[in-house]
Order: sequence, then C-alpha cells, then structure tokens
Amino acid sequence: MQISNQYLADLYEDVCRKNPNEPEFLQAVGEVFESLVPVADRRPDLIDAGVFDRIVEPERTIIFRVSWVDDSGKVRVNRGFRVQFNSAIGPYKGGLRLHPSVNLSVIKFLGFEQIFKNSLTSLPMGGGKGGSDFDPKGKSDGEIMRFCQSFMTELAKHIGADTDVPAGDIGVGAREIGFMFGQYKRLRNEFTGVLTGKGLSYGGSLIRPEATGYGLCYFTKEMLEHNNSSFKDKIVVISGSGNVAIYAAQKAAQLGAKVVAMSDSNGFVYDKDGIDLAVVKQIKEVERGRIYEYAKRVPSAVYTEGRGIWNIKCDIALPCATQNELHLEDAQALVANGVIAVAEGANMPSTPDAVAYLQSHGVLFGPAKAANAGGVATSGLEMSQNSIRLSWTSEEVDERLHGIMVNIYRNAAKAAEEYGMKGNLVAGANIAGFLKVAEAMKAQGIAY
Ligand code: NDP
Ligand code: 2IT
Repeated sequence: MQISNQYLADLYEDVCRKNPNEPEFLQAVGEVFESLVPVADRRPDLIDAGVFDRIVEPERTIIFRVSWVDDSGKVRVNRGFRVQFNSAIGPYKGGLRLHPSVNLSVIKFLGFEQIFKNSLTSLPMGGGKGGSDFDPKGKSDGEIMRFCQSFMTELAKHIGADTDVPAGDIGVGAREIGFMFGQYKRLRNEFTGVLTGKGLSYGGSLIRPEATGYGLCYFTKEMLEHNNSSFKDKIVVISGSGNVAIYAAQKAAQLGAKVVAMSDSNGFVYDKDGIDLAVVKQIKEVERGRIYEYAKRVPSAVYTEGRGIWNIKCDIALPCATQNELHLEDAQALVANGVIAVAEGANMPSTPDAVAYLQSHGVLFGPAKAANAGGVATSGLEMSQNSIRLSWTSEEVDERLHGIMVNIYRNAAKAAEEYGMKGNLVAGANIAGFLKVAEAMKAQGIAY
C-alpha cells in the first residue's frame, strides 16, 4: 500500500489494527486512502475536522439472527447484517446481498464503497449495505419467502423511507424485494418506498432492473469516446450472468459490440457468433439454471469449467460477477490480447495489482464506484417517484440515467486532473465522491 501522506498512512495502520479480520474492508479503505493523498495534503481543515478518521468507522453496525424453517421442517439459522456507514448527504442507501460468502468484512467493504458511489450520482443518498450468509441456490420459493420474512422482521426496526433504504445485490432481485416489502408493510402498516427495486405494480421504477448494466455501458461509452473510440464492432467479454451482466450485455450489443463470453461461479461459455441473450435470460432469469446449459442449447458455443474467462481475446472487458475475480495474471492476459478498456460492473472485481497493471499499460479503466453507479442512481430516481407518487416513463428514466453516468465520468475525470492525476479515474472517482461527503460531515459538526 503506497500512502505517501503521513497522516493517512498512520490512520490506515490504525484501521488495520482495529479491523484485523476484514481483508476486503481494508483493501477498499487502502485504495481510497491512496487516492486521497493529494486531498489530505491540500486540505488540513478536513484533517482537523476528523473527517478521514470518522469516514472509516460505520455510524452503526447491526448484526442479527435470522431463523427460519426449511421445507423439511428443520430450523435453520443464518446471520444478518446491516451496516449504516454514512448519512452525511442522505438516508443510508445500498443493497442487500444473499450469498454464503457474506461476512462483516464483505458488508463493510461494500458499505464503504457505497458512500462514495452514492455521492458521485449527485443524488442525496448516504452509504449502507446489508445481507446474510444465506445461500439462495437450490432453495424453494417458500424457503426464500420464509427467510426474507424473518430477515425483514428484524431489519424493519432499523430502516425506513427517510432513514435507510435497502435494495438488491447478489442473490437479491425482484422476488426477494417483493417478499421483504410485503413483510415490512405488514409489520409497519405503512406503504412507503422503504426498498427500491420493487415490482412495477407496487412502486418500482421502470429501467431499475436494467440500470446497472445499462449505466455501465453508458459510462464506458463516454470513456471510449473521450479516447476516440466506441463500442462499435468491438469484442466484449462479460463475467457473471446475473442482473448486472445480462443488461450490460444487452446494452453493449445495442451499441454495436459483439459479446462473446459470459460466466457463472462454475465456468464460462464462449460463443464466437455472439451471445444469444434470450437464451441466457431463459436459463438465468426464468429457470434459475447454470450457464453450461447455454452450450447445450447453442451449437456455436463452448463451455469451459472453472476460471479462465479473461484469457479470451477481447477489446473491452466488463467484470460483472463479484469482488476480486480479476487477478494480476488475468490483467496480463487481457493486455497481451490487446484489451483497450476494462470497466467494473461488479464491486471491487479487480485486485489492486490487476488495477495497477492495467493502468500502467495504457488500458482505459473505469472503477466500480463510478462505472456501476447507475443501479443505485436509478434507485434514487425510484425514491423520488415514490415521494411524489408518480411514475416516469422508461424513456424519461433512461435519459436521466444516461445524463447521470455522463456526469459521473466528467466529474471523475475533472477531479483527477485538478488533483494532478489526469486520466486516473480511480483517483478521480474517489476524490470527487469523497469531497462532497467530507464537506457535509465538516459542516454538520462532530457529534457522531
Ligand atoms: P446476481 O446475483 O444477479 O448475479 C451474480 C453473478 O455473479 C452470477 O452469475 C453469479 O454466479 C456470479 N457470482 C457471484 N458470486 C460469485 C463468486 N463468488 N464467484 C464467481 N461468480 C460469482 O448479482 P448482480 O448481478 O446484482 O451483482 C453482480 C455484481 O454487481 C456484484 O458485485 C454486485 O455487488 C454488483 N452490483 C450490483 C448492482 C445491482 O443493482 N444489482 C449495482 C451495482 C453493483 P452464480 O450464479 O454461480 O453464483
Ligand atoms: O452496489 C450497489 O450499488 C447496489 N447493489 C445497488 C444499491 C441500490 O440501492 O440500488
């Protein structure tokens, strides 16, 4: 970790000491602190106001038991989390993840990243994240419903439309949000916009399901255009085959690219003719099946078990599965194969050494908190629609989403330049996202 400001370096050591079992959280803080060195150098007032020290400590962390009964009548127990990280610029906002790998470190890294991402959207949303180590794979609809109801029975005490507004993330889509919304309404006897990503018939926003993937492509398009390139006729590889990956693939194809590979946690498919997204949607959104099914149904496709998707030759790589999925050797393979741009749909999918390698080899790099902010931005638009009790058309939401992503690119690029790191969007996104929250924290005093 290269943190050349003494104050930040000492503080980072302190954060490491206090959170020894949280590698993902420390990775996220380390990357942000590296970027903030020129800010700490220029802004002693923010050091005096304790902003750096305060921003790495969640305002509140809630950990709770989630017990539920499976289809065989057996009692199951999972651990639930909600980290309410920062409310300086708005109610806590961020997704819920259901995956066996969920622990405090993962939720804290996601919540920390969310502070800066939400700030970049320019909408009034603080940072939070939650979830559980519950594994939705192989569970019946009834089991999913009972888990979601039990999870919400505790979570409901801590959230609210003006307090904390959760949404989806890995393992949480419209089905889970529906069950949780129903339980919240029942407990509170209140119909409010307490969750986003809701179904259209009960307050959801058009384009929210597509928003993260579409936004990722709008951001990438802007980044390419500023470097005299575009999606047109480019070969694209996308990891994952969930919500973000599917709608990134859809928009990339609409913008003239050919998506040739997608994956899940078992392996990846390569289709030289271009991925047929209708088949992927049928397997993943309807059947909740595995990506190898694709190769059984599409003759031009080949399935490979395990890692290795980044060895496929491409112009644009969009990691859209999970954290730390793109390693140094993957970055080396991408560069050797002539990649021109990598933009992160997932949160923190590239390891720090992979990011450094890509940037030092002239690859355009769009960091997660800027590139995937379209999902939460559209959640912010869902909150606005709920507040005014109106629904906007898909054209209207899509246009706003596009405007927000263009703005994020420009603000990140501008901040990087102003702080002496022209072209470094990692630094620019961290600085631009941080400054707005820091000013608000300073203005609001030091009571918490
Ligand atoms: P989904 O649950 O819809 O899809 C997740 C995809 O990633 C699946 O293909 C899954 O494969 C794969 N995946 C998950 N965990 C792992 C793992 N440990 N190893 C390998 N593959 C894995 O989630 P989303 O598409 O919503 O989320 C994907 C990423 O995007 C996450 O990092 C999330 O935080 C981020 N994100 C999501 C937003 C949203 O609005 N949904 C907004 C911004 C970021 P499998 O089915 O085999 O598990
Ligand atoms: O990581 C993210 O930004 C999300 N999972 C979306 C959060 C949201 O509140 O829409």
